[in-house]
This record gives sequence, C-alpha cells and structure tokens, in this order.
Amino acid sequence: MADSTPVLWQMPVSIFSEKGRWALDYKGIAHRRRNVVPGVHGVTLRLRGLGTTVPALASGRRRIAGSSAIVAAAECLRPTPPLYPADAAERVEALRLEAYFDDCGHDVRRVALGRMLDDPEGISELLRPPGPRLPIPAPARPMARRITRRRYGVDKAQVERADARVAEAFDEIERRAGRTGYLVGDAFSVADLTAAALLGHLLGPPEYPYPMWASAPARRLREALSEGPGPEWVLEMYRRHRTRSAEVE
Ligand SMILES: N[C@@H](CCC(=O)N[C@@H](CS)C(=O)NCC(=O)O)C(=O)O
Repeated sequence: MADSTPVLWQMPVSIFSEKGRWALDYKGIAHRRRNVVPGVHGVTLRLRGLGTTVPALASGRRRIAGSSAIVAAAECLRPTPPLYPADAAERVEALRLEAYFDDCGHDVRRVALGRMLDDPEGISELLRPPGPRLPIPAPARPMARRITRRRYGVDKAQVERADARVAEAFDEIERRAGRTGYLVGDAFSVADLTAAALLGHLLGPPEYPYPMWASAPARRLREALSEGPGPEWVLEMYRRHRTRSAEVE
C-alpha cells in the first residue's frame, strides 16, 4: 500500500520552513522531512510540482506550497488545537497579522544576512549551513555571495530599512501582547506562531529544532537583540508552544 504520510520539503535553517514545521508539530501531524540543497532547491521542488521555495508539503496527491497554505491545510486536517481563532473578527485579525509578520520575515532574513555576508566567519557559515549542501569551492564564494545579496535584496540601504522594520515588529508585539500575553484574543494563534517562528531566527531559542547559526556575527546580533519585551515574548512563545517534533522516520 502507498505511504500516505505527508512529506515536508524544507531547509533546517529557513525561517518560513520553521513556520510550516511548527504548525505541523503543534497539530501533531505525523510527517516526513526532506531537506533540499540550497542552490538546486528550485529544480528539486519544481520537478515535484512544489513551486520554487521552501516550505512545501506533499500530501497524497495534494501539493501545498508556502507556509501560509501549509498552516491552512494543517488547520483543515486537524482542527484541534486550533490556530485560527473561532471568533470571526479575531480570525480576520490573526490572518492580517500573519500576513504582516510574513512580510517582516523578508526583513528578518535581510537583518541576519546583512551581518553575516559582511563577515568572513559569517560567510563561511552561510556557505556551510546545517543540513545537505553543495560544496562551494573558495574561488566561487564571491559569486555565491553576490547571488545571495541579489536574491534576497541585501544592500546597505535595504538592511537599514529592514533593521527599522524588525524593531517596529518587536514594538508591535509589545503593544499587542501586553494584555493577555497573545497577539489576538487570549490564546495562541497563527499570528503568534508566525511572529515567533520568523523573528525567532534572530534570537536562536533553545527549542529551535536544528542547530542555529553560531558564527560571531550571528552571536553578536542575537546578543544585541535579545533584551526587551518583544524578544522576550518570542522566547516565551517558544518555551510554551514549540511542541515536540511530529516528524517520523
Ligand atoms: N511566502 C513563502 C516564502 C518562502 C521563502 O522565501 N522561502 C525561502 C527560505 S526561508 C526560500 O525557499 N528561498 C530560496 C529561494 O528564494 O530561491 C512562504 O511563506 O513559504
């Protein structure tokens, strides 16, 4: 009989993969994980009808590309515990915040890449990420660096804008979570999961399921950002809600 276990295509250190993974883990949806190799990920995914970016989920005949679509599919497959609030107005607000933090995710990546691409130790770590990888010989590294900068829009002006947007995102969390500890209503929802999964990349929570960046620029960034109500809230969401992995071998 064909194996019906869903397969999550991902990269271990990828902010949007962490969002999709967290949703599956939170719902206790048993799944397998396949790591794509950065650089050839587009071909790997396209060949399987999974779009061009991670995360993507193959479940039976369904091909679900993108973290928001994975959260929606997980909610449909396993409604409990819910990630979408039952109250209609709260649900609209939670989905609006999901879109807002998704958008911030691109700035989160710029903030991290901006520091790492400017530092020799950071560059070597980026070219040797945890998980499978293409060996990039030293002479090809400047080119890999240029491609990464272009792909993710990492230049001085964009990194400065990204720093400001990430600071705003932490302020938004502080303003919203003050009352109940959650961004919408009084329970964990897709808004909290998205904000914590994406911003957590800058903070390296101990519950993150894979080894995180450990080079000096990544550590410095973490130290610079780890204090304040916004970052503390992100770490608290990981402590309270980053449930055990539902991955099966
Ligand atoms: N909106 C997409 C964004 C996905 C995304 O940007 N994924 C990155 C990794 S965090 C990726 O696959 N990058 C490779 C590429 O852009 O070619 C989602 O929510 O899944």
